Amino acid sequence: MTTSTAPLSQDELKTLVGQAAVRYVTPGDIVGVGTGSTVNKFIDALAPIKDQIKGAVSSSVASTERLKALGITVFDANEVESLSVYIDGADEIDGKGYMVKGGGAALTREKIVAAMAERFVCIADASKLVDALGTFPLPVEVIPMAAQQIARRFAALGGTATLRLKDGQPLVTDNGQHILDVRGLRVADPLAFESDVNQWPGVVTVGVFAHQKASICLLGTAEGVKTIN
Ligand code: ABF
Repeated sequence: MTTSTAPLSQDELKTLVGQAAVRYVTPGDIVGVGTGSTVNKFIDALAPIKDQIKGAVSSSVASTERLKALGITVFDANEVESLSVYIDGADEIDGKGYMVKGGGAALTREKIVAAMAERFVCIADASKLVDALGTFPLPVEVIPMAAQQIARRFAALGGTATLRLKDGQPLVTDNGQHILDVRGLRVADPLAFESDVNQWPGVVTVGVFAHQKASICLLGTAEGVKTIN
């Protein structure tokens, strides 16, 4: 008799990769920790080994609160020179490790902490793997007074930028800024696109992670965790 097992849910896939990421943590490490529901699975997986690590550098208030609630020390980024590993999710990732991030509105601090790490391990369920970036609305953190000017520049590229709202008001990030979500773009050259948009006055962070791409991606699939690097 064959027993067919139901396909794993997205949440179960996130748990798989969150747990798999623990193997990239070295005893004594200060771990770079991203933001989002997949990263939350990783944070929860750190709990049993929290006494084996020195602590974490966090990319958001939300991750900091979750880490502290588990008794994991959270260091200010300025207290740490470098990290061996940064673990974070993504909204999209392509075959080269280029990502779209920022669905969780934490892209600025994520990019800051990613830049401190020797290795960026992206953890994602299979739905995040794409051939080309741009289907997910591109998050861009902006200085509020520049939002419409930047929206016009995206319109000139064929994109439609909308201000991200929370409870009917502009969402305010951990850094006190606003987020534009840009639809209709196809990011053919992520490195050039990230460099170009970063130069626009008023842009704090563009949610293309090409200069800080993932070194390794742990992808949660129906067949288990696939490692892409
Ligand atoms: C975070 O991971 C964000 O950059 C990105 O939006 C998010 C993906 O969230 P989730 O893991 O909940 O799908 O780092």
